[in-house]
Amino acid sequence: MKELKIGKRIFRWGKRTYIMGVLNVTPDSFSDGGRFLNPDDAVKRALEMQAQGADIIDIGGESSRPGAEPVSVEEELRRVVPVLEEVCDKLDIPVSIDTYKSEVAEKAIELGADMVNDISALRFDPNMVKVVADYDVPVVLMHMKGTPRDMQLNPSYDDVMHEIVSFLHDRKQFAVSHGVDEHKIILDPGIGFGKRTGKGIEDNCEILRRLKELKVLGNPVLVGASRKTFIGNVCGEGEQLPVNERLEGSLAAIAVAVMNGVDVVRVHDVKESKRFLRLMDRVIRW
Ligand code: HH2
Repeated sequence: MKELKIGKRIFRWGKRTYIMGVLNVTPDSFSDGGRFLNPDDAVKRALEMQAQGADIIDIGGESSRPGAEPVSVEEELRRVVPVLEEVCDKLDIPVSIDTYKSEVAEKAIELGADMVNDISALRFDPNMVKVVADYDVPVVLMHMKGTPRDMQLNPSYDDVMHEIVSFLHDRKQFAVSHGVDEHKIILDPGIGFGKRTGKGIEDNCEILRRLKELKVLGNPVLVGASRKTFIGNVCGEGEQLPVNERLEGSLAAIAVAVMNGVDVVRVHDVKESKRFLRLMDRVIRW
């Protein structure tokens, strides 16, 4: 798969690393919760990330942090619709809707969203695959063990990367067999989603180290490591670094991911990641 049109933009896989900027319109996201609940603030932040070099803006209305409670369709729509109504017109870059609910995805697409980012890989809502297939939009399929509520309770793996590759292989087959264009599927190992961290075993580091194994499925790969707990654990060396102290670790995670073939990185710190990637890409992909 050489390229993919998302919205008006063409993404040429392998030419450079693309940036997906995170915009959470929630009161409780682990990093930016509460900051962009006001639609005007959210729109401003989307435009700022575009100016800083984001290639996609990913808008979410429900936190998926460990232990998060699900929100209703109505509440999620109440949060994201006013933002989508404005940003889809104002942005030149594509908009992604971060949801596992088909009603939210459909409404977002009708308002101009260009792709769907489903952390459940089309498992939590049986109608999601139909929405993605019918609207023929690109979709991110992500690996998660359990649900956001219980995923960190006691995850275990024999071989974490084998399990992720086999899971994403099956989810891709499922999507394709229900009419999703296989060229529009992006795969994501789900950093922090039911992965072990902090007790000697660092699944997230192993995933980054072995990311190339995911490339065998032939689809572009997205990684979202930005500011996550394992970065706080590893970089704090015994002490958990607070969320606003995780930039260096987030950039290190990007570096390893780029060395191992990542195509899109999902980040909160767009300006810093863009500068970092200019150099990474200049060295690696020149
Ligand atoms: N991580 C989060 C949310 N959505 N989507 C994909 N494809 N990959 C990820 O790694 C991923 C994701 C969690 O981060 P964030 O959105 O910042 O926090 P929260 O879930 O608390 O809103």
